[in-house]
Parts: sequence; C-alpha cells; structure tokens
Amino acid sequence: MRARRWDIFCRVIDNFGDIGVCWRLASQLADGGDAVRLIVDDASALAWMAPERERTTPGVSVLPWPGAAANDDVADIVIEAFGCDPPAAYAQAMRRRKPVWINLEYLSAEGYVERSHGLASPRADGLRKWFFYPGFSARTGGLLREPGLPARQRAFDGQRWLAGLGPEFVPRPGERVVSLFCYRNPMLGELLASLAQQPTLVLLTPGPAQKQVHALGALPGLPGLPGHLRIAALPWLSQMDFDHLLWASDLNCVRGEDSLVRALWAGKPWLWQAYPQDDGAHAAKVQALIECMAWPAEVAAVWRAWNGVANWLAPLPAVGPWQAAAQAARAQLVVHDDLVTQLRRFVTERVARTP
Ligand code: TRH
Repeated sequence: MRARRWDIFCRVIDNFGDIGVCWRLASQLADGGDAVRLIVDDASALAWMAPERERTTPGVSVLPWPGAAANDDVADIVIEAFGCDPPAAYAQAMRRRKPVWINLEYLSAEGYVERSHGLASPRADGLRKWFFYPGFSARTGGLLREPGLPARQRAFDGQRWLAGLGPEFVPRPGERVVSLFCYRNPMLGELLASLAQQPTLVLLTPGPAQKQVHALGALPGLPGLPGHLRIAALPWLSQMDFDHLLWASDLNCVRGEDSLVRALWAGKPWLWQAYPQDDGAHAAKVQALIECMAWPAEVAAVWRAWNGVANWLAPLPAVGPWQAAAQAARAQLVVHDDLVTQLRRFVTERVARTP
C-alpha cells in the first residue's frame, strides 16, 4: 500500500495532553512509513517533549497554525484533535479533495465512549466527520502503544537511569521511589504524610507538583520534610525519559490523559488525578477508570480521595495487591490492538466505502 498523507490539527488549550497525544500519534504514524503534518497553534512544549525530533522522526513536519497548512494541499486523512476544528479555508478545500476526516476524542473509560466510537456526523456542506474515541475496551479505538515499547522496557535499567539524572535521584538502600505529576491538589499534604510512613524518595515533576511542595516547605534544603521523606525536583523530561521515570519508580502519580496511558503500560502501582472540572464531572471519569482497572477497595478509596471525592485514608495500600492489580489490568488491555493500528484499519474501511 502506498504511504498515506495525514494532517493532524491540534490546538493547545491547557497543559500538555493535547500536544503530547498528537505528537505520539504523529510520530507513530510516521514510523509506520506515512507522511505526517502536525499543524499546531503552540509547539513550544515539543522543545522538551521531543528535543531531537528532527533527527529521530523525519517523517513528521510541524507547522504553525494559523498560517502554514496549504489549503489546496489537503491530506488523504485529516485528524482534528479533540474537536479543534480545522481552519475554514482548509475545510473549504476538503470539499473538493474529500479526505477521511476524523475527530480524535478525549480518552475516558465511561460508557458513552463505546456508544459514540465510530459514529459519523454528516455536514451540510456534504462532508462527513467520523468520531474516533480512544478507550479501554474492544468496542473503542484503543490506546496509544507503539510497537517498540516492550523491547525498550525489557532493556531498561532503572538504577542506571536514575544515577544519570544526578546523585540526589539515586534511591538509598530500602527507599522506595515515587514519581509525582499532578495538578493543584489539596490532598498533597496527606499523600506526602502517608508516603512518609516508610523511607521514600519523591521525584517531583516541574509545575504544580514542585510549586505546591515548595509552598509546603518541603523542597530540598527547606525545613519541614515529614518523616522518612526525601524529595528531588526533576527538570522537564522528553516523552522517552518520562517513560523511564515511570519504569524506574515503584509508585507513579500521573494526571490527565497521556501520562495515564504511560503509567498503565509501565505496570507499576499508579494513582491518577483527573483533570479537575468545576462542575465535578471528573468524579464520573475517576469512578469509571477505577472500575475498568478493577482496583482493590483500598486502592479505589485512595484514588477517590486524591481526586477530592472522598476523605483521605491513610496509610497507602500495600504495594503487593496494588502491583498485582496494575499488572492484571495491563495484561488485559495489551491484547487489544493499539490506537494507531485501529485508526489505520478504520480509515481503510472508510476509504473502501467511499464511492
Ligand atoms: O498535561 P496534562 O495535564 O494534559 C491534560 C490532559 O490531556 C487532559 O485530558 C486535558 O483535558 C487537559 O490537558 C487540557 O496531562 P497528560 O495528558 O498526561 O499530558 C502530559 C504530557 O506531557 C504527556 O505526553 C507526558 C508529557 N511529559 C513529558 O514528556 N515530560 C515530563 O517531564 C512530563 C511531566 C510530562
């Protein structure tokens, strides 16, 4: 089959999930031999997320939005990420070229995903937009998982990788390692107090995790570290190294959408903070994912508390059952085709049906 041309449109609303997901998708499509243009209104995060992208992923061109997407040069497949709406002039050109137009939606374990995945929305201008929902079951579009992941994981040496970051990142004998990537979270003090029950090295990602811990007076060199806690502040890592962080840790605290999936594939105990919504809609997302992961009751309770929908229950659950449940969930999900495999098949079927 000839290489296909994909245009992926991405608007960065907030945080890094939009560009993070689009970059993963773009690079995986390009690694499979296709030509991809990623048209994005703010590519600044790629400087740390994919610092060597020109060398490692030559099949992806990153173009500014608005401006660079030539309206008379519509790709075979157009992905609009998270309902971001391609520019009007480009949509106009799509009426002539008739690409497969897909809206890639946000990830959720909620029931509406199975009902909505694959539906078409016919438009007044004769075009048709298809809704593609990532998800956790066979009746959804699946999860991003690149083919080389298991081999990378097998070859990884966590101690060596941590040592490469600097001496303060090396765990002392008997210390567990916890990574922390979160939004503002009023439960952070409770989490740190629970972690302090046993020797723990907490690796803080930049942004809200570092800011809040700094405000609690618990950054290196500051007083107020509870119990057995040691804390080290990380720089922004590339997406590759973010995986390494998750693989080198004994417990991963992640947030949003893309880091959730990476924590899942890491197979370690993990704690998820949903993107908080003012109307409390995140509570249903948290509950759906708790059920999907089949977490033991004590893990579910900590997940609810971390997301502000229950009181904090100390101490943290034992690692053994948490780890076993994480690996069982991973084993169940890894048998489904990954998102890019499903997306390619979805497109092929839509092309075959087009008169
Ligand atoms: O940054 P996020 O909070 O993004 C969120 C979610 O996508 C959410 O669904 C959306 O509604 C909201 O934005 C607007 O979390 P997420 O999705 O995990 O994206 C973070 C990305 O950053 C992910 O690709 C991993 C990457 N990352 C690194 O590459 N290096 C790092 O050091 C860190 C901390 C993250």
